[in-house]
Amino acid sequence: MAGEPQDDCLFCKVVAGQIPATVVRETETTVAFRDINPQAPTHVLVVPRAHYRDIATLAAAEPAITADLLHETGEVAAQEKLDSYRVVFNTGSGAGQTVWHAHAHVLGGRGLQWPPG
Ligand code: D5M
Repeated sequence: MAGEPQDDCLFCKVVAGQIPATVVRETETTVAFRDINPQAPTHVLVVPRAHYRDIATLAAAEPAITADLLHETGEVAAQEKLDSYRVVFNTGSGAGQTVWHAHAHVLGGRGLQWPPG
């Protein structure tokens, strides 16, 4: 069923506490934890508890949870005391998505170039 945890999903396992993660914030609908391979001094992932393969699928199915997720990116930035930061949703393998559970990257703590690679 849409949104149900998937046995083979890494981030479903993080959400369920089945694999360790450094969790920085939690809400009823989202979990935020530090990226295992940080690309900036602050690099936090915000994921919905519900399983959807990417942000577009989540947004189509669950607009309220999508709004929660976006709100949490700002809360993470405030908690991490980031003046400037970037929120990234890699969507599709050509854009670098490697984990097929929707997630926002919150990156900050250094200067960020534009356009991104
Ligand atoms: O981003 C997927 C991100 O997930 C990538 O930056 C590494 C990160 N990752 C992978 N496994 C873990 C665990 N176990 N904890 C924390 N972070 C993790 P994508 O946009 O799909 O390339």
